[in-house]
Amino acid sequence: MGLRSFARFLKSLIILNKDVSTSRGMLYPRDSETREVRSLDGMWNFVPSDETNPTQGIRDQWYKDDLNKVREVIGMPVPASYNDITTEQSLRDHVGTVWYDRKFFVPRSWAKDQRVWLRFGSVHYEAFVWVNGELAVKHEMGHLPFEAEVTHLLKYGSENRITVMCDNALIQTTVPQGKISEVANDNGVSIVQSYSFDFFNYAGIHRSVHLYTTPKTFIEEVEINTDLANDNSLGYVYYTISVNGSAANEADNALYARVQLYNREGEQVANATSDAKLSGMLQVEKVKPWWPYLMHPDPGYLYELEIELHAANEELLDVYRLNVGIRTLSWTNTTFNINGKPVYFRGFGRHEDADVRGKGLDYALLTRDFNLLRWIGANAYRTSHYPYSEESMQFADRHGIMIIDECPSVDTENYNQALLGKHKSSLEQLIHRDRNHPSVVMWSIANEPRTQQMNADTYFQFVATFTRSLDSTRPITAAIAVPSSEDKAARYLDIVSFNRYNAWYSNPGRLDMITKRVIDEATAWHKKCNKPVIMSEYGADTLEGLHLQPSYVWSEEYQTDLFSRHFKAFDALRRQKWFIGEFVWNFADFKTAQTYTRVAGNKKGVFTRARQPKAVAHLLRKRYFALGREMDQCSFPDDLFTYIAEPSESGKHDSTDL
Ligand code: GCB
Repeated sequence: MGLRSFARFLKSLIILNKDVSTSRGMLYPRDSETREVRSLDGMWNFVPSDETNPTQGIRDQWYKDDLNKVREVIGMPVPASYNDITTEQSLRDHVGTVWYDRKFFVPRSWAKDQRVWLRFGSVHYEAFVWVNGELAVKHEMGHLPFEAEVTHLLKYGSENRITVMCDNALIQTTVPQGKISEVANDNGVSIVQSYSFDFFNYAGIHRSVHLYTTPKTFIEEVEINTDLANDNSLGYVYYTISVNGSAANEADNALYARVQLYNREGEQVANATSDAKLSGMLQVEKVKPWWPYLMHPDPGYLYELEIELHAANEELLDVYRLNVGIRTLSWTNTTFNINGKPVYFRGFGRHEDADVRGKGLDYALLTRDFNLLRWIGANAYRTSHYPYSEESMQFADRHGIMIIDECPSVDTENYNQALLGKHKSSLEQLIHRDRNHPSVVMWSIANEPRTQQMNADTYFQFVATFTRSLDSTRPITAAIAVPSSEDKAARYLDIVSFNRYNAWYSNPGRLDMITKRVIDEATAWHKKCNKPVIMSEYGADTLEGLHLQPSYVWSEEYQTDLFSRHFKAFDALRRQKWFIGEFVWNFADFKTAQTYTRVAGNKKGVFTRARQPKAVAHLLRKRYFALGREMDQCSFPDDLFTYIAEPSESGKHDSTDL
């Protein structure tokens, strides 16, 4: 790129920096005295488009009538990815648009004095939604919610139809990026989706669909910030409320909010009346701060904030409740602190992934996963490589699991203006959705971006500045795999995370080439950036049940030995103080695109895809609890150590040796 075109590139980035549309509303749907919520989850009708004619349904207006009148439909569960529900390869690998529809009733009572909203937890990747044949909303970006008011589109006291068109195509200006090509096959040509990221491009209506009502004038946004004082015995909850509705616009009708905070026992611990701008502060005596799991005997403490919106004449307009955790975050060039106490992350990279349902929300799986996280003594995970469900964020709040919240930018390359706009939009939507969760302690602005490339410097400067402008209370990171000597982006981060597969992708089988390399690479990052450093990925593919002694790649023994060599490096690094966390890749085995390097998917899980432990899980559990005890004096679970033999006086060997 010449100097002039570089200047042009820079100018266009500056212009685009102002160009990101801002999310509105989308509070998690909860019922209350003034709101009703109805789920549209269940069985929907489904039909894929022809891959060679993805826009036919739009041209032929399939949304104007029941889908079963235009094509033969099949049943499709919502929420779920559609890919693995049938036995057809053509649907598993389908590229382009698919259609869903279903009918539902809206009660007559909903016609009176209120508004009705239609909300999707996520549709991957792009969605068009019609209600009774009229376009209700369009949205681009997987893994993030969107909604629209549908009051005017509904038939009250009668049957309605909702139609969704979902497009899974990823190109160079989507987040994440992909490529679509036509390739010759035995019968002609086929459309092929390719992508460099290492997880299956599951698609469909991945999370719940809700209809909910609000009053005409209602609480549209709530923003919470918290603080602690006096040795953490006094808590502050700062709130800002935004209202949508005509009453808010009448000059003589100054609205106000009455705000009350309840503890876990349901006792009121603070209350306040807002100022005219609908903001204010609650002061909590003898506060119970939000602490991560194992950092305190009572982790994940949540209060309930009740917000009542009133008109000037005292009339109660709307009520909304949400959970609040009171905690502070701070960071330096060597530490990351929660409530003033340094944190060491013991975590995982994960995926939303399971047999049959793909990336579809599943409460049973979510509950099992959090039980496993607690069992193994982890205190954190990164939402690699996209935002996880809102329900999972609520679980993390309640269990005290710290979240590094990642936007859907993976393997970012070929930097261009359109991509930058969407990348920033993904962060805007993510931060808008997750800013009130105490569990969210860091934003990850990308995974393995190609930060050695031309323009990576300017691009990531813009992304980081934009992210900070939306939330300055949390640090920014990115998981980088480029060597520190070639990277151009880490200087814009607050915390440097790096991914590296020693003795796997580099020097496979060489367990003796791990410890020093990890120490050297982490040290190089700290020297270069003078920031805290995390190892955000390390691991080895491991086939459950494969045992080979001496350890050999793909065996359970190899995964165990490889982890142990990393632990040694981490302990040496911890002594240096600026090394603040270790994240295994991956929590569980997961599905990927088909390649000869993957056996039915990526097998780097500590747990199998069915969420059962591999041998290494027992080792990792002992380490994570040992770290918890060393740093935060947590107690050990009764079954952490298996009885082997009476310790002899000379060679005493018990849990205290860890
Ligand atoms: C990585 C990626 C992750 C892959 C992993 C692997 O560096 O961040 O998405 O799954 O390596 O196992 O290759």
